[in-house]
Amino acid sequence: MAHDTDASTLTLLYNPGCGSVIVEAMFTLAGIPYQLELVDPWTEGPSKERLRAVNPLLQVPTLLFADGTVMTESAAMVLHAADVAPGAGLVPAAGDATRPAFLRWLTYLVASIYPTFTYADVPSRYVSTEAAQAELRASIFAQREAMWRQVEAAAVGPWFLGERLSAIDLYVWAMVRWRPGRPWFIASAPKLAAIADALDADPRLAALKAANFP
Ligand SMILES: N[C@@H](CCC(=O)N[C@@H](CS)C(=O)NCC(=O)O)C(=O)O
Repeated sequence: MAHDTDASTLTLLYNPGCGSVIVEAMFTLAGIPYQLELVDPWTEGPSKERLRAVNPLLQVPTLLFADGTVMTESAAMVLHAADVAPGAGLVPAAGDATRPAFLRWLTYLVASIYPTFTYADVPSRYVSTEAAQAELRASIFAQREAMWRQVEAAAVGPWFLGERLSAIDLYVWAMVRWRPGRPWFIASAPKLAAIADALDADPRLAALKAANFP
């Protein structure tokens, strides 16, 4: 990661192990400099208020541009990175045969799977009784596993889109660590588990891996 502070510097508000690592991996592989600012969405205090001021959803990743522009949503950051560094080849270009699948599954990951964490991680935000919270979690966990099975069925191999690494694989790399957890993926989604294994072995991501998945 870079720590320069020139006018073009991007500042990524992050928390280790969170979706911010997907954006960090994208920037790293694309050679885009950025600086990091640690925030904690779950603990009351100045860093939570700092995050709230720029992203009322209190979510990381949140990206700050030098001109004050705020970008939320990891998929927006991934697509922005591809605009800045198209040569990295992590987002299939318009006209590429894999572009429709890329767009579909990128959106599926952030619009269908990622929200299951929003709703199940802290169910007390949505329903008040312990019984309702347990039911909500169980139901979301089952739905999430069904969605991952659908992603697994769509994976071409060795990378999600086939022979070429894409940003989808960076999502898979991070998300196989989240519930239902890597042993579940190894047993039930082996193509996705293999993608995570392959990226774990990529030396370009070693520092990120150590910092986010100790
Ligand atoms: N749609 C967002 C989801 C981001 C998100 O949910 N991030 C989690 C961490 S991995 C978060 O900040 N959660 C805090 C909370 O829900 O309170 C994206 O793709 O960037």
